[in-house]
Amino acid sequence: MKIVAADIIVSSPDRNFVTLKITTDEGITGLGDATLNGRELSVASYLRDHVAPLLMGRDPHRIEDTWQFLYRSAYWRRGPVTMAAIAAVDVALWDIKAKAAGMPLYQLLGGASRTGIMAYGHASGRDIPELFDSIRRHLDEGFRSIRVQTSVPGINAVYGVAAQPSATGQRYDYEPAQRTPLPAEEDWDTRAYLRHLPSVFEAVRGEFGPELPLLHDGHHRMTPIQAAKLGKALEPYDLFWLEDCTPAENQEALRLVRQHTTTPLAIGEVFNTVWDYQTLIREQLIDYVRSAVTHTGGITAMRKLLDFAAQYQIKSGIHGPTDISPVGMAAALHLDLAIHNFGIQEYMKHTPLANEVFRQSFTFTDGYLHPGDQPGLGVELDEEVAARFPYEPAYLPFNRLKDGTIHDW
Ligand code: CS2
Ligand code: MG
Repeated sequence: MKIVAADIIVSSPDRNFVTLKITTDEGITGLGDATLNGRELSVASYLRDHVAPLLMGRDPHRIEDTWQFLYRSAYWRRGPVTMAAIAAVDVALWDIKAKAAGMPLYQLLGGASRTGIMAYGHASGRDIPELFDSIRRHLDEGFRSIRVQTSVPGINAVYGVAAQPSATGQRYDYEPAQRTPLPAEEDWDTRAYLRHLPSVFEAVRGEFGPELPLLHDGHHRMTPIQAAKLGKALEPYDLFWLEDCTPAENQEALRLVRQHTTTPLAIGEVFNTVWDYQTLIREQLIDYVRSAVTHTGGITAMRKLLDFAAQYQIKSGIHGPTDISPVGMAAALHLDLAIHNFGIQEYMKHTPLANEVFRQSFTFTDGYLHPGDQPGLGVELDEEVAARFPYEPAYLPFNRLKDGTIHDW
């Protein structure tokens, strides 16, 4: 079998998605997600201008060799654009291999290690009553684990809280990328956030009881000692995890946090290779690996990363917001089903419009996801519908503190 075409499809039904479609001389095609929120065109160009020409004539079954070729022949290593491009090729080749074998992809990864994949949904609210409504709606939708994000008194726009109900009137999952020609400036005040958050979890535990798994995303904004303070303050509320409590390029920073709190820690959605985790995993400074298949070099690389983590009793918590396309989500689910050290899967539902572009066949039943048993990934892209939605510039916001200093968003 030989690769005869590699097409990059950029479509923006309600947010930008970048999809790689690889076609073989036997007519089997494979899809890979290459969406990098706010930098989509960089990955599209990397694929179109520097990767697609290299794939022509290659044997699609040689997945490991193709991965190593793309990683090492570029000379320049790592980074979100490179690893998203390699991920898209990798996942498309796994899709092709599984289709050729007539099996769902997870069967090629060792088969199912569980019957379903526990998902968590994104509850949010501008105040406690709205937050409770959002939690109830997610419970009604079947979620059995809930991420909790709220506004903070004194801060105008906080990550994770939809500013207003969507057109359908529903409290829509928070889509952070804004369709504006330039990134939007938001504000932040860590001390106000630290004063406020424990009372939110006290109220949620009071209303929903001790059992419901609750998660929270700190979104990279605290110093290590502030993260330690928050982790300690949240211990009475028994969180499933506190995510991105502090920027972790300096992996050693988590040593300080770990000394002060037993709140489980999840890190890594902005990472893109195993090297970003080496200290975090070896010193057991985290409990969950947060990377997405789409941003970390694909299934081939993500499997190796999670196997390394498994040696240290660290589990998966694969990133699954709406800026991971249904193709990237399906890749995550096949991996989630097969690995032993599965933790939890983030699940932010794509909109009906996105589901017109991507015909996905994974299921969500009573809080559990399943990739399905059709051959391959189980996702098809309707190129005719996709072509109706050309790229639109959209950027993630950025933060400034009250004195105007740029801060992590
Ligand atoms: C968030 C994401 O899902 C999460 O945990 O951190 O919503 C993140 O803000 C976006 O993926 C950025 O594009
Ligand atoms: Mg996050």
